[in-house]
Amino acid sequence: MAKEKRSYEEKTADPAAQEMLIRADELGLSTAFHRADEMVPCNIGGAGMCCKLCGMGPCRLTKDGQTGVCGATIDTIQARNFIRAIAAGSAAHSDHGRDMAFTLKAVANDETEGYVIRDVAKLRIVASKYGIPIEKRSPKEIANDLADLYISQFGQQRGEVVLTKRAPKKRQELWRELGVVPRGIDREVVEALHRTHIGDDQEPVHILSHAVRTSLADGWGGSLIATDISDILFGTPAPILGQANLGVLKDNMVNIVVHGHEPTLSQMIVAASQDPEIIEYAKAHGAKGVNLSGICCTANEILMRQGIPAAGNFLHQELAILTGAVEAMVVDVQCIMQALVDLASNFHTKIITTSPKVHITGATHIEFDEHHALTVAKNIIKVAIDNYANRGNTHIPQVREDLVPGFSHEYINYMLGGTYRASFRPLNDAIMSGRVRGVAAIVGCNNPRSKQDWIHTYVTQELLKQDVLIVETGCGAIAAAKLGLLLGEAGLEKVGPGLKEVCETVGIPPVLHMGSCVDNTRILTVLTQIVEEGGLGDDIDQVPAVGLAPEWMSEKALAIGTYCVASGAYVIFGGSSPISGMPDRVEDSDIVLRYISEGWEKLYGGKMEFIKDADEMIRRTLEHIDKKRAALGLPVYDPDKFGESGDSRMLLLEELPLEQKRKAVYGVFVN
Ligand code: NFS
Repeated sequence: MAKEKRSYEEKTADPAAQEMLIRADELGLSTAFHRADEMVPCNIGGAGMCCKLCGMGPCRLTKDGQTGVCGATIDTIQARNFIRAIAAGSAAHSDHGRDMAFTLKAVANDETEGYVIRDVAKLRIVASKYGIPIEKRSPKEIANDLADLYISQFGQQRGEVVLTKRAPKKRQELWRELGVVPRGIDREVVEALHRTHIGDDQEPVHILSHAVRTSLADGWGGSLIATDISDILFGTPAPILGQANLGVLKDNMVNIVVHGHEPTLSQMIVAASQDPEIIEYAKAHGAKGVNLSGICCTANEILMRQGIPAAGNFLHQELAILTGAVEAMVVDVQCIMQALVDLASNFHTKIITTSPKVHITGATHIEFDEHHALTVAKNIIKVAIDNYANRGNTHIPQVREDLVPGFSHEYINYMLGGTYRASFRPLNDAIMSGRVRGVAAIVGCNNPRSKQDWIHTYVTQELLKQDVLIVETGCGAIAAAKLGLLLGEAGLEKVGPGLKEVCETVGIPPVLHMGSCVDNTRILTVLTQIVEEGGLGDDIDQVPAVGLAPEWMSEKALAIGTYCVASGAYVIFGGSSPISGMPDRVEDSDIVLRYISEGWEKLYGGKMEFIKDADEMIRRTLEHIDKKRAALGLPVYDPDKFGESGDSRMLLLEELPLEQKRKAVYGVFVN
């Protein structure tokens, strides 16, 4: 039975997306928004109650006390399904990190075309964290050693993944005590698969403990490797002006949309698109030039480094094709819908796959190879230019918004203190005084089962009013960008008075775009630096901070959520819970659900919860922040205490006569 169709406004909060969904209906074409309405989700599998790990099943456990053919209980099955998702998510992030490490190795040995080491300072800082000698050595020598060390972390069999040493000391000790320090990145993913094969690990809590270890191999392993090397090779992000939404596509230019995750190819396409030879080639084909834009995390990678516009987040991939103005959508890995090829067949758009790992039937495959990166990038662009003449009618929604992304933890450190005294002190002080009530990280995907961007932006705006500083990554960051929330100081009138003062003083927007999803590691680093700065406890679980993934859908999101919990954070997921179990099951008996919340909180100080309602998410976020403030002995948050200093005070003063102005500024003794 098909569900009742939702209106355009119920499907998405984004006016550009609404316009394109109307266009899809006019053309009789389907998108994920349509298919989500037509495909009723399986309530047994969706709740984690289906086991299909062997040929005796699939076993669907719908009644209390029921077991699978092998005797597996609902709790074991839920824990197994959950860890498998975490293993897949960790594998995806970490394999991305591996490719980056191989690229760094190749660059260090002069085996690539077009790449250079852009951030030598970061290379030296990162290398010295592991005792790699840096004095009197060339960047390539250091890079070679760092690449070797990072490559070895994937296949390491014993010991500890070296990147975990970058967590707060107390946290490392806790992980050791609980036996969850990852030994090697690949080893933990393989073991997660082994443990969940028929007839292996059957204790839900024991399985979940390895889920933690697997996720830590991602957050303090593969993902951190990806972020480090991307910065070293392509530059550590700093604020830059960009734009977001489908209105960045241009009618008179060859539009190439890069979509996926790894920056290696997209960065090279950025370089190639500016090559005079390519621009001439485009002009010879009747276009004004080549217009590059991004979707998903590839968009974030080139947006925060080069200011290349983002055409949108996850649910915009099909909408971009529906404009009829895209000559080529170039994809690599992750979050790429198979539906793209079929949809593109209604237009002239070419879907070009580039990764040896990802082929899509019907797509054009031009394989990327870092050793010939620039040549491959130019070839891809030429295929797009050749396709320009085939363009038919176009429909580009004139909706776009400016934004300022690029807040790496290095930049935040710098902007808080300045060149010579880079420090997190002002942020810690602002939290301690109550000017900033706490910090929320709002991250993760779009999901067509919820109204696109709505929960992201609603929660963001409501928390800003409550003086909560927001950091964002991934598709959540693009959602905020499309709504104009990443506009420097422009949105400050909607922000709480204390937070507003801090933003004005430091000169930051109240929502900081910190990058792609692998860059959630930047948030871990920020939290670690807050702890190391002092005054807010000696471990991450004491910091008044919460992580939210309001519209999650990918397995990577579950991996991120788990490593954040294991690092000490309270993590709230929106949408549906993959382990919700039977609807009428007494919550007390739901081992897995309770364990990832209460159980993990006892062990790690962080917990994971699935909450559908946006207002409830906000309530629990604030409750948690206030609980952590109280535990630290900080003053109770008081919204009326601040707001009289900073720009607002100066503006008020502007209206006073000179004498009174002097008095107010210099005190009562001056007249
Ligand atoms: Ni993250 Fe980035 Fe977006 Fe979700 Fe997909 S692009 S890695 S998984 S959909 S936020």
